[in-house]
Amino acid sequence: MSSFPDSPAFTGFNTPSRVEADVFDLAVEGTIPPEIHGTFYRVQPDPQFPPLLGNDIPFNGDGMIARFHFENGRVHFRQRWAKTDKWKLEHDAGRSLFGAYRNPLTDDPAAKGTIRGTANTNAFLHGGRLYALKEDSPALVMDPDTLETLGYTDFGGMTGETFTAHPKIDPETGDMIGFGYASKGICTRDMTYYEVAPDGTLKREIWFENPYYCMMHDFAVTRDYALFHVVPIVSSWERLAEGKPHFGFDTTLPVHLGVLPRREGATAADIRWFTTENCFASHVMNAFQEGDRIHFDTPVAKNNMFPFFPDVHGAPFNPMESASFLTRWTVDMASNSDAFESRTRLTDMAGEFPRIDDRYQGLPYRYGWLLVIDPTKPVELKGGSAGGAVMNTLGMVDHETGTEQSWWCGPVSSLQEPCFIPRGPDAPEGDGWIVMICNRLEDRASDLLLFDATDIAKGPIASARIPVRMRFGLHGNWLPAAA
Ligand code: V55
Ligand code: FE
Repeated sequence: MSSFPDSPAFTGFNTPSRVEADVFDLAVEGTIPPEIHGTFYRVQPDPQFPPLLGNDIPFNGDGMIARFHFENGRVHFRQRWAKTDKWKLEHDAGRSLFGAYRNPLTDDPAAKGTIRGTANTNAFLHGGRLYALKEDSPALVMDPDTLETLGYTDFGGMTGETFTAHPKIDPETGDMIGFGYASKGICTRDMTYYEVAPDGTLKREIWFENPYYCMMHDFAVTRDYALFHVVPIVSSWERLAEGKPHFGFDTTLPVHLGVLPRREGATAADIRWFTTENCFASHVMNAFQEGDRIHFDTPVAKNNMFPFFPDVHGAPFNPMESASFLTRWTVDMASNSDAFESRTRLTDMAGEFPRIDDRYQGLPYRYGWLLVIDPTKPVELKGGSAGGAVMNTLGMVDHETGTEQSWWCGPVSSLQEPCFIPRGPDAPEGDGWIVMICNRLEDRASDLLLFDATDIAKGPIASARIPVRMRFGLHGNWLPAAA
């Protein structure tokens, strides 16, 4: 019989769920606008079996995909495992065979030769396919209706080993733009840039090298450039041999922004590297061009945001310095300098999980949403916590007016990443709704909240009770029924 560790990552609200379910017509408070027709997909790490090594970090659980289908003012729920090669091998064995996060040296010998991916980071839609993504592996294809797993794809010719969990859709071509890192294996500096057509086939692949090996979790794409922020969340085979966590943060290394031209025939030789002082950044809200300038909007913290990937020089985790603030990095392609032109804080709300109206991907844009930690608000949890700082607020920034809005979810709840739903294909930017999961930490329950996207301060217009507890989740996306 399986028994999970008695540790914060596996108890309380974080108790593994492992529930595959179909629930027709969730109970709703408020009114779901009947025009909303489409499906919200999201993923949570959810370990199938107790960890091989006795404990584990939240990023190593198996991908569990949830699908919320909206139609005629109702919402229907379906949840299934992303049945990776790892999941199947372990399912047949009835136990864990893979060890620590991105450390194959800790695996059971029976795991050798099987792709280690957990498909636990993003549920992404392109060309009628649902991709369950993990940055250490190829993309896993699933059926967007049944959530049946169809298997890994190399897009008919990708030669790198990995595909990012954060691809973008080019609004002009409809192509999926992605990249891979550790493309020749763990700890290699090799990177690959990919363009995938809506039919799922690879149109383009460019190989290049990073200044140093690090977690390349997200990137940005504008009309003419792909932008890679190199932040020193580093690793090495020595670390893995010593049994340390795969990644650690190095406060002594600089940060780089690589600018790869997307024009026909561009190669590694065309990349331009800009450099700036050490800081921490992970997700990108958006990036866009303005003449020769490129603006890159990302939440930036002074120091490490991942307590489970500790400082490589032994410094203790610093919660104050882990607070991130949406910041605009600007580089000037007309300048001869490799320095950033500016680094400008855009809001004093501390937050992460930035999102936009995705139709404005890579373009000048007005609205952004993010999860905010409001430290002035009370957290009143009896019996256990969500662990770490609580994302207790939904924030919205309006770059045009310089104003912002927020909505606090109360002292016994926390929030998961927001996702924008456009009112229709031709609706103006920001005209639509925000959908997000709210963790009812004390009830160990989850609600699906719906907001008017540019009027979040008034609170949710509808709230659906999900009869299955959703664990700490990562990313999700909206698929309009018309697509
Ligand atoms: C993140 C999440 C991951 C991962 C690397 O920043 C980075 C989030 C859920 O897995 O493997
Ligand atoms: Fe992410």
